[in-house]
Amino acid sequence: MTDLIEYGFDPGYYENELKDAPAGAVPARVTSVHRARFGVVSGAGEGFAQLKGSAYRDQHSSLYPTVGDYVLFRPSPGGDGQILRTLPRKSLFARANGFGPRGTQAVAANVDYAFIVTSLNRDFNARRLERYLSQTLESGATPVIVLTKADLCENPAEYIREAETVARGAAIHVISAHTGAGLEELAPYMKPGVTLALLGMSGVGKSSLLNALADEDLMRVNETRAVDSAKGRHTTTHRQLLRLPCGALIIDTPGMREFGVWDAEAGVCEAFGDIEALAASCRFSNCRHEREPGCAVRAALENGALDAGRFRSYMALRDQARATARVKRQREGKR
Ligand SMILES: Nc1nc2c(ncn2[C@@H]2O[C@H](COP(=O)(O)OP(=O)(O)OP(=O)(O)O)[C@@H](O)[C@H]2O)c(=O)[nH]1
Ligand SMILES: [Mg+2]
Ligand SMILES: [Zn+2]
Repeated sequence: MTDLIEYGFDPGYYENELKDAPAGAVPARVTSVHRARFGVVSGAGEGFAQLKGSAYRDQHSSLYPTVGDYVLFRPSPGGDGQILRTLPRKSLFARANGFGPRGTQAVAANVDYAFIVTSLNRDFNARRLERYLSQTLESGATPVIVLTKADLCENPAEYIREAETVARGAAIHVISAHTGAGLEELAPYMKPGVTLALLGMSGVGKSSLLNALADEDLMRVNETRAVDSAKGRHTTTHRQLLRLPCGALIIDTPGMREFGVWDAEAGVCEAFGDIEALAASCRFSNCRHEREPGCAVRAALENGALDAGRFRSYMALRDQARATARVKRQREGKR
């Protein structure tokens, strides 16, 4: 018997859903997503499930189960069980999926802490970090910045300083999965029933970190000749939720090449609170901070109070968010 509470389930939070559950249905958590099948864990242990078609046909695609979701599940002896319903999410991390019919892809649900993983080498990019942060703030999870491969880096302080300029209060930790340095700093997050997700570009060392935290090789790691394999090929191909020996749940994700921004306006505002605050004193309420007279943002740029790079990434994010919102509106208008 598996106790789903060990997989982060909070029966109190879902009291009403459980009360109204159809006969034979039990709560389960989605641990992996395959083409038409879902890996699940429930009181009956680990197994597979398929969607109850009639229950999902008319629903918005965002309710399709993703890794980390809690679902109502009907086990079936000796075969795939059935997922009857996705339970409400406490957080949802989604990323842009081009402008296809689905729009976004749900990456991970019910995440408490999102570890935004970046390596301390030439691939370090503060703007990218900023985008991950913005997306995480929007998801409802708490972002934690993890700078990896400390053993390869001679000047971590420089990177930390740069990360601090975009962190917006998120904790920053410097670790090495190879030497174990800094891992003790992550211990406070690694509590039984707490769900963590590893996010970041391919090759930054997410799976290596997972293995180091688990103290065993649960995930395959990219082994290339280069010592500093920032340009490694994708190694992790599936999102996967695992339970660590310490009792924390952890979702490993395949790194991507670029990180889409979808509907991030809310996240943008939070991550760029300082710029939004400045904008509040622009003469025109709809100021685009381009050439308008009485623009407080431009003034701050000119007197050096606002960093030009930070302003550029704010504008880039804002434009992207507006463009995607426009596409979405058009699509909704056509329905
Ligand atoms: N020197 C050093 N190398 C590391 C460290 N962590 C990871 N690496 C190396 O970096 C490469 C990529 O590591 P992975 O853990 O596979 O990276 P990943 O982020 O899981 O990549 P994807 O699964 O493709 O998203 C491997 O060659 C690791 O050995 C570290 O702390 N120090
Ligand atoms: Mg990996
Ligand atoms: Zn302005």
